Amino acid sequence: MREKVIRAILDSGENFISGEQLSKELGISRTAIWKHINALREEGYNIESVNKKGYRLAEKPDDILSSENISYNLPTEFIGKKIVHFDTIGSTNDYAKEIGNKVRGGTLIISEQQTKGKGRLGRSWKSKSGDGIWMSLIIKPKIDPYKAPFLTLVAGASIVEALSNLGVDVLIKWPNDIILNNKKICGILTELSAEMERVNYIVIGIGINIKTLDFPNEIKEKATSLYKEGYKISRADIVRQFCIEFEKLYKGYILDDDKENTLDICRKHSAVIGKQVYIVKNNKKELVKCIDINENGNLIIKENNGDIKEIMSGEVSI
Ligand code: BT5
Repeated sequence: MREKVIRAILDSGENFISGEQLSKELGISRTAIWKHINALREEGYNIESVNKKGYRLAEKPDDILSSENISYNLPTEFIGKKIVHFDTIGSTNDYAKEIGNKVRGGTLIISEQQTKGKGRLGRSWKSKSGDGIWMSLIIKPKIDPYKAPFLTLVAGASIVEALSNLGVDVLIKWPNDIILNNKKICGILTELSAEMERVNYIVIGIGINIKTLDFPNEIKEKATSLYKEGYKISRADIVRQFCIEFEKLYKGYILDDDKENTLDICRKHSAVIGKQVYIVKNNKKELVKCIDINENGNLIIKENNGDIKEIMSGEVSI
């Protein structure tokens, strides 16, 4: 019912909708309508009420990451059409894995706060309340499991495109970091549930720092947020743009085996191609030159002795 009330108000746009009309359309009492309106106001919706006219949204509720705000008129086929929104949760990736087998592909889990946000290899991801976009996308492609890691690049390229549509130019530090002004603004954690030859589901976890101004000491030097870099952009707009861009690249990859569009974006916006970087693996650190990202999404590097190698996973530090 809460969803129906907010949809009716969104549908009436700049016009007022009276309590009487709402109560008739939705089949509930005017007191019940009034209770819903108050609850929505507490969630952050700025609903104006004028005597004899009724209710309308005083401003676009663009910073609430609820299903109504993001999925409403979202021009995608399935990505982001179902959203589960929490105030707080351990990790959206862990929750996505709990429900992965039961929900439709394209379902997005979003939380205002994570108490156990995760990075790769057991690292932690700082996810304070309201500071960022902490979300996990569940997808169910019919592909062999070995094709799954490329989806991290598809997600990275989609974030680059989404932010670029909103006026922010970012770079990708292969394979899973998004960089703004030389600092990490976003990390991606892809997890897979599969059998030998079949993917059950894939969870793509994305953390984007939006409003954080003070980072904890251990990441102060290397992390940043959109606000910190002077960009005030609505979180809901970013999520919507991400859904649109991801669906395009994802469909291309899954249905037409098109990797080029994703690779093009990853190469053009690479923070590492053409640079000297350290490759860190198994506690060893080696200075190499990054040459390219190949058609499989792997990094091509040149070692000091001139050998050319393909790197499939690992850490790159600039
Ligand atoms: C990542 O791992 O960058 C993947 C982060 C994925 C987070 C999302 S949030 C929604 C979903 N639910 C989850 O539980 N996770 C996903 P990695 O490359 O391993 O980087 C982790 C490292 O980044 C940490 O060890 C810190 O050094 C640093 N870090 C932690 N929190 C950060 C933050 N908020 N911003 C920038 N850097 C951070």
